[in-house]
Amino acid sequence: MTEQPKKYKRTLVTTALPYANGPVHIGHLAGVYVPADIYVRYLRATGQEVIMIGGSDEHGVPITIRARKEGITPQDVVDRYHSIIKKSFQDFGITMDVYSRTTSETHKKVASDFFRTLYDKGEFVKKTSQQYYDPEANQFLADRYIIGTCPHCGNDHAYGDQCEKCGTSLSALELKNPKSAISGSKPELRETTHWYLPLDKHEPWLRQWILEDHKEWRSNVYGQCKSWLDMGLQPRAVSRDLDWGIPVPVEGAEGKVLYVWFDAPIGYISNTKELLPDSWEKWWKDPETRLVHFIGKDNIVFHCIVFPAMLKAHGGFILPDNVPANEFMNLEGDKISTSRDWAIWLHEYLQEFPGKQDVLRYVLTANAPETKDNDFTWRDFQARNNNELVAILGNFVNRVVVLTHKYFGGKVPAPAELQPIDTESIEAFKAERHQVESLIEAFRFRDAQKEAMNMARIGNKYLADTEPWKLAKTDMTRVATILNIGLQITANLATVMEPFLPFSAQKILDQLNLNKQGWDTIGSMDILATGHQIGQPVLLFEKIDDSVVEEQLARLDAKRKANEQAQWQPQPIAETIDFSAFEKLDIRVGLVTECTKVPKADKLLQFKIDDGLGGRTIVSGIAKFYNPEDLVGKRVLFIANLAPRKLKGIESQGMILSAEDADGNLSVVTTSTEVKPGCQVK
Ligand code: B3M
Ligand code: ZN
Repeated sequence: MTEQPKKYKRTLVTTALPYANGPVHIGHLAGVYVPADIYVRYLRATGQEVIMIGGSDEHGVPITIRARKEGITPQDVVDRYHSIIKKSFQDFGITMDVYSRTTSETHKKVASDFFRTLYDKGEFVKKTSQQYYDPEANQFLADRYIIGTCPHCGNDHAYGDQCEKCGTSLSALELKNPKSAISGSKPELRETTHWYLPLDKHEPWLRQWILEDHKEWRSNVYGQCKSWLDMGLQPRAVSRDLDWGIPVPVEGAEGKVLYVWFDAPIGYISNTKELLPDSWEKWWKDPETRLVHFIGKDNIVFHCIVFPAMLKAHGGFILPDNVPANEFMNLEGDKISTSRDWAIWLHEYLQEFPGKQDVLRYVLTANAPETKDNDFTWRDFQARNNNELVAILGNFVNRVVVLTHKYFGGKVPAPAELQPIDTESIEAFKAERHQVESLIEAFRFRDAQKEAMNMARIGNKYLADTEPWKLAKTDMTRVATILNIGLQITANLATVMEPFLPFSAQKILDQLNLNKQGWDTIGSMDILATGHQIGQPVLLFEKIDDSVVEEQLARLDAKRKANEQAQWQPQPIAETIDFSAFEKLDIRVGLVTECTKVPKADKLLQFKIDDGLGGRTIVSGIAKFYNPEDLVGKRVLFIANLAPRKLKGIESQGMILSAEDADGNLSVVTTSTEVKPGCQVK
């Protein structure tokens, strides 16, 4: 059995608490919950003491905004999403020992007491500052909810914390023409007092603890911490002016609640306490407990710097031993986004692919964003299902089970003397075990799964090399040996695959009529006794057709188009002009009498226009949008007094007016009745 480093007796795994203001999608699963589940299932299989803590993060401003938009209470919002999220995790086999919520009574008390302890120990500093207040919504505004003009690039849709156009981080006070994103009103500056955690004071020990004592952390995690530390830590407010959250348990703090990022990580502690009311302390206070936080990269600073500082300031708690944060999973080349509905929602996936949880788990792990952002594509999903799960693992298990029924009535046959091909295959198979273990222990789940899959490959190749179906005519003793080995390997695969593909592992066990085995049995070739009756064959995986993938892609395409349309905004109105400036423009109605493509210019059309004054030629860049003949007979508007200019050698005497839509398509402007060519437009 593999062992953890000696100093640890047990492992406490926490998984980031998702905000209960929307369902969860593949990005959540890939970034946090599948890797954590693989890790925990593995530790359990090796017989180690481990618990996995989860729950919903139910406070924070976004939840209040959602409630306001829908005309319901924040509690309604979190009630709805807490159950959807909880069910999604259960459905995907994420084996949390507890999935609670930060609105639970236990949590309110634990978080409130935690704050009070820090307060009483003098671990906070109190500061008064000016902050924006929305007089219509009657609330102070978080930076994110102030929109205005970026002082750097002039983008008039910059947020109070960042301009997404030029990427500069901002403070709300720097924005020009600030507006509340909640009510649209002009915010006022008001004084407010808050408690701050003086991270600057904690910086020296954090530097030592992270930069010196935890050089083994993933380079993305270590690097992010280093850059925060190198910039110099600042005090962080741990309270907010808001009516949704845990009240600040201090006299004179009416109307103030704990900042959501203060209470959320304490949720790990509260949820442990809810799970184990009598023994939770050993999980959080005994130095022989190893604490591991599974999170996404946007949460690194809170888990590596802020929460450890809180724990240290409180005293008595252990600190995380590792924080294997992942980068992001994109979808078909674009960042997953809830607001643009650019995601694969877990509950929707299950409606469309019932019973295929393991396929998604497999694909997400195969592309796990462990070291850099990665991409989920439906083509890759199909390819990995068809070429790996079906063709390798499914095929191997199915052949072994079917052949055992065919030749031995479903009873495990007795092996005879082994030949070199047998021993070589078994040795190769056994050698993989150590790879899988060390990779899982190093949080390299993508490679670990690859090695586990290699074990199925070895089995598959063994059958292809020995061809028992051919030997059946001549040498049943040999067939018995090969199938015995094939069955033992199948039993092994149920154990090796279980952390990654728990549903399929169970299906393998059912087919073998076998109970779940411990990790220790991997490599053993006598798991199944001779004569043991196995179960009926069941397909583990089925092929996914092109049409299924194409349907998903078409749907995403439609979404992409709809998003582009929705995001389109009219250009700001140009500078004001005098009426006399307008009068200078001579706009006329012209009848198109001829229209042809300009040779060697794919954008240009050449028009003959009846202008009531003998006609003229105009060249216009709208060839991409029209068949020339469709425009003949149309009454168009053109600027008649524009100085002529040459395009591809043709003199254009004026300009035809077109409207441009969100996609840059041009549409010629026509009249609603058949007015005479040459009429003026006023
Ligand atoms: N709810 C942010 C997130 O879902 C936050 C995590 C809390 S973990 C204590 O990304
Ligand atoms: Zn900007």
